[in-house]
Amino acid sequence: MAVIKYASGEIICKIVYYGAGRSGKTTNIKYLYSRIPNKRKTDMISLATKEDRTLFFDFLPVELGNFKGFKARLQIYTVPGQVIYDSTRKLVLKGADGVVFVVDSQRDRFEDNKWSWDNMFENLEDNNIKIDDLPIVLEYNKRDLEDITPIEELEEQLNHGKYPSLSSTATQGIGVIKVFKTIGIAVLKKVKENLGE
Ligand SMILES: Nc1nc2c(ncn2[C@@H]2O[C@H](COP(=O)(O)OP(=O)(O)OP(=O)(O)O)[C@@H](O)[C@H]2O)c(=O)[nH]1
Ligand SMILES: [Mg+2]
Repeated sequence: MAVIKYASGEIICKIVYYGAGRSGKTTNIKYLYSRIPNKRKTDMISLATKEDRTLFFDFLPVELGNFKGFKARLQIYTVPGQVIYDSTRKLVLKGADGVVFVVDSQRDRFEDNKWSWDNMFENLEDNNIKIDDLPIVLEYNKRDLEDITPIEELEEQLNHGKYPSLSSTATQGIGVIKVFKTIGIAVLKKVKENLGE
């Protein structure tokens, strides 16, 4: 649930980019960082290995401006996708108001996506986050590559048509902003409901 600070007039929402190792989570938020105007962002923090794998998380704070008389702030995080970092993933997911699940569309990555998808629901449950109430958006990434699973198959085998889904090629910035807007709007809609409107 978003944090509402009445004293300082702020609403703080947390969006987490989740998904298998190398699916493209960090690439997404690096692209967002490059596109968001300076006055709306502070520095991005990345904790990564020298091979550029996320070690703990990436963090990007964004100011959305006025929302229902509050200053709306989004905190965007990515988790480390590598299987071994499960306790870190759980920690980063804590208090999430919305999740973008980044899928690596390459055929040979299907099982890793599936593992991460199931792992996300386990970690949401362990964090006592109400899944039925949580905005989730699927991002089918790496659509520029050759041997990829068709969208219909991913929809059927992963999403079961349940959550909004979009395609992307994060390295070229294609689809990244649209995904971010989709999750942002869904999260703010929930905040509005919680404010009693
Ligand atoms: N061809 C292609 N490569 C991509 C795309 N998105 C990301 N990549 C590449 O995939 C690799 C991994 O991307 P990252 O963004 O670091 O992946 P991650 O999900 O943050 O990985 P972890 O931090 O290990 O969980 C990098 O070499 C990216 O350049 C895409 O849309 N197309
Ligand atoms: Mg990363």
